[in-house]
Amino acid sequence: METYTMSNFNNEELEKRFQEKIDKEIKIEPNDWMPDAYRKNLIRQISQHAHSEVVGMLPEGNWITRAPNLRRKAVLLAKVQDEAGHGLYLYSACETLGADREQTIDDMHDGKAKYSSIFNYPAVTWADMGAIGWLVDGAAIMNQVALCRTSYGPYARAMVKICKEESFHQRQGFEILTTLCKGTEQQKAMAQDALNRFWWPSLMMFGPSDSDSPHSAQSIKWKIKRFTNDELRQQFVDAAAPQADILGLTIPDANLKWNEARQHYDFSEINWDEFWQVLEGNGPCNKERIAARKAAKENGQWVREAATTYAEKRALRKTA
Ligand code: BYC
Repeated sequence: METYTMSNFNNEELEKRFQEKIDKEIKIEPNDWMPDAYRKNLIRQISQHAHSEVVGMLPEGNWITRAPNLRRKAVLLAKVQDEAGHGLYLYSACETLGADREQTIDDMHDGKAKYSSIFNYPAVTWADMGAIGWLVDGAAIMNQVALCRTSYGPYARAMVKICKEESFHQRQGFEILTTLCKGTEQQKAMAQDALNRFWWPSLMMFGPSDSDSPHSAQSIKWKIKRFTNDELRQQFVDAAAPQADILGLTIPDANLKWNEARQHYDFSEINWDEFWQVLEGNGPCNKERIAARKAAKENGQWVREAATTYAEKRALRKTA
């Protein structure tokens, strides 16, 4: 019987077999053969996803000391810690593809790698903690539930745990807003103001429209993405509109209307100029966010050095 090794096949044959596996819904695992472009695309998306989780800790972290009571503080602290955990699973998933974690982080610090546009907007009131949970985590879930079925095994498995936690995050945000909306007129106005500021940036989280999304077609073929940016954005609007009604808040879009024929909400065109400006580094908080992450890396250098030295000493003791 002839045994097959990778060297028996040329690249074309390997790619054909790879696509067949994807089409049969067989997960791709770290040691499996994969096209270089698949590996690169995954490292790009997963590392940017990891950066988003870590940068995403900043707007909420800023409110931990100002939470209105002990329960709110404990919940917010737990949520922000979850985001750190998500970043760690995702950096680990990236490493299974051969990426160097430090390099991916440096790429973000140098502006070569992106993180989600949403975190370049400031969180200026306590109601923003509600809006971030409800809308930002809500948008993240819409995108990440689909990623639980992504074709790369380690990414898909990381997403399962992340989605469970995001679901708690979304509910805590909605609960903050429910409380504010049932409170005084001033509290309700604060909730409305947070919705006004976070609505459009939340829709931008899903990425450019399909016609301007260079990665989508190939990512869908490789089943990295299961839905296009516009499909997920529509699903999000369809879910959020009735939730805004429950809160008694008004989504800041005069064209938002249920379309019986489409069985979806219609909504206005996004301000794409603003989206691309934020991606280019010109959002309200881009510079502040990168400066905070660079400072965190520098300030944590001694911890990493101490941990490495300790690990080396332990290894030496074992071999002695
Ligand atoms: N912001 O061809 P496209 C969270 C970039 S955090 C910035 O459509 P793709 C949370 C895109 O990267 C969860 N950049 O790309 C944490 C690409 O640039 P490059 C965040 C964006 O990858 C704390 C270019 O535009 N979730 O939950 O096929 C507190 C063209 O786009 C954005 C994820 O990261 C954007 N919004 O699709 C609370 C999900 N959109 O790389 C909550 C994982 C696009 O060519 N990522 N770009 O330089 C994805 O699902 C996909 O990467 C995207 C974009 C749907 C975002």
